[in-house]
Amino acid sequence: MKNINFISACSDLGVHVCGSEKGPTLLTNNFDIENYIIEKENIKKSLDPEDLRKNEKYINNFTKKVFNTTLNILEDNKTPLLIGGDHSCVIGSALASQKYYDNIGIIWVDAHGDYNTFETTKSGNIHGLPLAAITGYKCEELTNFITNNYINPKNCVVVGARSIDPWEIGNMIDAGVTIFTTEDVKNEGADKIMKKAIDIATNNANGVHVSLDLDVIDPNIAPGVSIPEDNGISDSDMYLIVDEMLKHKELVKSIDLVELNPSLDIDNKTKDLALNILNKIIK
Ligand SMILES: [Mn+2]
Repeated sequence: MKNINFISACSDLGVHVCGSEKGPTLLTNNFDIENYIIEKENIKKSLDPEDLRKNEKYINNFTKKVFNTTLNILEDNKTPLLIGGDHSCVIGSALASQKYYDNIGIIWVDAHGDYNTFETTKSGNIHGLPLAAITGYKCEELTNFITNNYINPKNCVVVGARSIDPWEIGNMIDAGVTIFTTEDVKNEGADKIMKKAIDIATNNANGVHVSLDLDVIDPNIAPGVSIPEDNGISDSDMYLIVDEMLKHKELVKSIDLVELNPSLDIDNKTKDLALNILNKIIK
């Protein structure tokens, strides 16, 4: 894709595991591409298991910065590629793209649904809520700065899910989100599932935001993520998903690649995989 600008979203405030704030620059350092670095505030991160709104205020401050940076990139006729950081970092990038293009869909490639709300979350980790926030489902506290400009959940597709909480799945069904599981990807083929996802996400829409969470991949192949889930998709399936996305690049308006946690990586396996993905995208 031409005219990519990076956003290094250096925050791990959405998860009780530390380290993913170091992922972005580890990746972006390898490229000669315009890179906007956004750091989390220098605060003591809440790790309290009883705290069900962990770091909410600081995540909201971070989201606003990501939103403004992403919007500036779009207004400059460039394509934003946000590199996280935990998945809460992308609330601002997806909603900036929605604001700029008016009506886009979203494809969320992830082991998790990320569709909890403050009512249903058990961990209080806000990286389990961003997709609900982006699609305007009961997380207004996370999007107070941008009312009434959410992505339609009917144009929202999750690809590769295998760990969705019981209450969370109720939220997703209620909202009308489409879910393709890890089993669907393995049985039907990653390229075919991604093609279906693009059709649903762009139905009556002006394009799509694609959010890639590295934890969709099996942790034996990509161990460097904060919340690994066994029995994931293969690296070749992940590349098929990216290739299918790139076949429809005229529809792809903005991209995220998130959740690399260098402190948990083994032999740079996850980092190298992420670099392969980025090299495909920037070609
Ligand atoms: Mn995620």
